Amino acid sequence: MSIVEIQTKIYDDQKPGTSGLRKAVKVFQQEHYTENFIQAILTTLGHEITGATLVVGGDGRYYVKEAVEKIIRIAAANGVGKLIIGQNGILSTPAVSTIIRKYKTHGGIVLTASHNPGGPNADFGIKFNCNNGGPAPDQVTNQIYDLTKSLKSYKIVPDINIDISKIQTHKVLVAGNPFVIDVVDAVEDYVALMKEIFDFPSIKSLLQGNKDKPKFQVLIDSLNGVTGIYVKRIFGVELGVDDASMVHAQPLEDFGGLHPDPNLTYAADLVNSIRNGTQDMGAAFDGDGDRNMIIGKKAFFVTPSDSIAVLAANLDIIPYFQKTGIKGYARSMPTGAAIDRVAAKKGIECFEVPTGWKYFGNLMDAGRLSLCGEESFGSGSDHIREKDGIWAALAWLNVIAKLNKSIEEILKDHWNAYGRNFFTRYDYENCDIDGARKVMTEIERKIDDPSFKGTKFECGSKIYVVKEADNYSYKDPIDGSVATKQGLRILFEDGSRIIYRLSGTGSSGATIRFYIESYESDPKTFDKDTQQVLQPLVEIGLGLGKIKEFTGRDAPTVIT
Ligand code: VG1
Ligand code: CO
Repeated sequence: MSIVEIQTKIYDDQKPGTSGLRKAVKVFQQEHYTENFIQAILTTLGHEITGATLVVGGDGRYYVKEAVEKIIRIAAANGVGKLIIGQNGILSTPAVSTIIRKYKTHGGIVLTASHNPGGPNADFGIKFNCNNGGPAPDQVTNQIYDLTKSLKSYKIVPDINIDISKIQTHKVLVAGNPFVIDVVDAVEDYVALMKEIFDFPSIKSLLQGNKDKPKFQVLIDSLNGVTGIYVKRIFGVELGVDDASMVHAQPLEDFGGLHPDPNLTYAADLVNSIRNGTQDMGAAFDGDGDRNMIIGKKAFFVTPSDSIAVLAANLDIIPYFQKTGIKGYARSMPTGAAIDRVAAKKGIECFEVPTGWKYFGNLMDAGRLSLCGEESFGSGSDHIREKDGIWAALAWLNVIAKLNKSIEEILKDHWNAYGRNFFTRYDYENCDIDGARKVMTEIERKIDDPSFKGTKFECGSKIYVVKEADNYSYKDPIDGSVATKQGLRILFEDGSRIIYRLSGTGSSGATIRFYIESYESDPKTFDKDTQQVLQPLVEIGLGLGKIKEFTGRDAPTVIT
């Protein structure tokens, strides 16, 4: 088969955000748009591309199949030796990371817009992961972006046609060189890894119960995202969970109209079923399977920041960490600092990094990080280089099986041991871009004023004194690279924090994220409602950013 070079036109909007390039499907459908970005990714690999192996898969959303077809043809034309592709073009984000690492490939291309809705009128995305299995770091994504601005042409082998619905190995000769396409079972390697990490027999006996102990009942909602096929194999086949307990388990191109974001707003069905039901635990995952939400009986909500802290405190229960030891913990900057307290008590190193999983990768590769997470329903470990939704649910079940307690009891024990970090996040989704910029400029102007430090805010009976305020920047301790402007932070003397960021994953308008955290050590406060405890800080933060005034919004779209 022969290679054709196509003259292209430049699109200047292909700058990857927090996690790859995410836009409306219609944007990707423009002539040459997707091809340009794929070519730029491949060109970034330089000489290494010749004969290289890459993994390709996505969350099953609309346009994944078309994009896979384009990747096959462009990869072949650029000298790639082999593509490992999930059946039907489907692989969860954690599965891509697993396969890259297991087969030591040069990297992978993940086709997802994660938690954004799917379908012809919704979103699509493309992300490049490096040979460590993790999202490309800023240097690489900047290089990709630069290339998209100067690209003149891309190379393609237009005649390759392969049925990716069939598991098969297919070889073709491209300009005399072999090019192999391996269509693989999307679940196998991932399941094998999970079975190495966790104590499946004890999770199974927890879920099955016995004559002395009732079944621990779960309800798992895949929100019609990619995890359906993984959930059915792992929870259904391996752990014996019945079909009725695994809902929305069919990956659909438009997620059945659902918004596959596992939070209290978009996974409200699950929350209501658990609130009214008898289940002991509910879990939901996002479109590409890297996020998780965990709730206990009667919909007892576990904030993601607490979730990683509880796992950190109990990590030595999990067989994988018994083998590897606990090398360190980390969280993203806006994430509640509950895990820091666990680290301090156990004498384990703890890192704070900017938002986005790519910042954890270097620490893991250097052997300094075992467990980390983000407040945005992301948790994971150094078993791969992505956050991992199903891993998190299994980790919780492994801990529950060993502690023999309910989720609520485990959280309450945790607070009694470490105190409670109250945390909430307000999202103002899809705001007018100008309005959102005004909010950020307003806050930055105020915190830049040297007299801001020491400012006292009084709210009801509470007084908060500003200790420090800045635009967060981070220097990677491993390679020394610096990431600037990662969020506006106001840190108060009592340890409370207010943080503001603009989202880097949206596809239209601007999304303001407003994070509030406060620590309480008095057990009398532990049962209080988060919103009530944080109310004074919320008021202060809304006022400082004039959020209502500039966005015209009375209330956020989502409160976590
Ligand atoms: C959001 C989250 C961030 C997460 C990112 C990717 O980014 O806040 O914590 O890493 O999504 O998650 P932003 O820039 O919109 O705040 V996913 O599940 O899209 O890969
Ligand atoms: Co995701």
